[in-house]
Amino acid sequence: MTVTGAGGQIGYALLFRIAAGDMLGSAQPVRLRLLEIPQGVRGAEGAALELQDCAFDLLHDVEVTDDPHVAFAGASIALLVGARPRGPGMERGDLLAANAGIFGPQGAAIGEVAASDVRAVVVGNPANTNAAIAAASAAGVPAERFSALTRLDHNRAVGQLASVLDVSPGEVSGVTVWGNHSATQFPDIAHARVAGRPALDAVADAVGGADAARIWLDEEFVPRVARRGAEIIEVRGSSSVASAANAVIEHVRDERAGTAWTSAAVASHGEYGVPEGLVCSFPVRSDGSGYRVIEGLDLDDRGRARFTASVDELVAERDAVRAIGKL
Ligand code: NAX
Repeated sequence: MTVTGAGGQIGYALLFRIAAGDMLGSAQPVRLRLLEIPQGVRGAEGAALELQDCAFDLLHDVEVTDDPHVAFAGASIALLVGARPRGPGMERGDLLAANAGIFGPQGAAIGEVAASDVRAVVVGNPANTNAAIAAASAAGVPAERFSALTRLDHNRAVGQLASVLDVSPGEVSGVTVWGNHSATQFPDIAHARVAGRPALDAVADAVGGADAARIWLDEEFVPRVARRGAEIIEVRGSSSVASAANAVIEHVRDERAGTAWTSAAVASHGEYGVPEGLVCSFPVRSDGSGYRVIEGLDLDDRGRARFTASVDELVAERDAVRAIGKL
């Protein structure tokens, strides 16, 4: 398994849980290859020393490198966490271009040297478009093998719903995050169920009727989930780390072990009218062979408008990257 950005914050939270068996189970030994840029190598080496000090039974080997061809050689799982953050004065186009310069070559290296069954999940932002670039650059690897992380957004939505209803998150099912991993995302509970009943009915009971439920959804739930990353930064003084790492663990675990319903950003084949090739968050299921979009759900007019706005943003990102010849 390869982890990029392994010297960063999410990398640090992720590596120990992988090595402890939380992602692949307690019967699956792991070999870790940690990819960093030269300035991040020492941080990754430090994490590797600590991994050794944990003496995890499952961890057979750790190698740190700044060469993508070494890092991805033979990898079956690639966690693409490292990315270029937005610097001072950087426009959105600059950010997209800088990350295209990372995810293009990494995708190409995956195509050249990774295992034939490789699956990659992109965490580094802008995650959806980075995943589309990596997939397009990975010769010989089907686009379905690349996904982008919206499981953190999904889990945030489940957490908010469970909280207002005062139930355990395990009683909530059928939540969907649609669109881009950005503030335009649409967290949707129209098809969710809570302890066997429609979530919308349960919310109406909890907040004082159907009208109050609509207001809660529009004015509290959707904006709070979509802006939760900013809220964490404001309260914690630093971006989401442990919850992001947890979401990566669950994304890969559920894709491999199977799940009836979660959210992930996957390459569109035109589902729900999303242009083909965009890496868009949908409701997905997996039988263990990869995430597939759950089709046939109704979106009401308000939901459709929110989803369309987020897809439009993905189209604009794709067009900006195309304009510089990177997609
Ligand atoms: P950090 O800045 O702590 O770590 C990023 C690491 O990536 C650094 O060590 C850096 O040296 C390394 N890196 C940069 N370019 C690289 C390259 N070309 N190859 C290998 N490594 C490289 O950020 P952290 O908090 O760990 O966040 C990592 C990424 O996750 C960011 O892009 C962040 O925006 C994104 N997030 C995505 C989330 C999602 O749900 N999709 C949620 C959490 C997070 O915000």
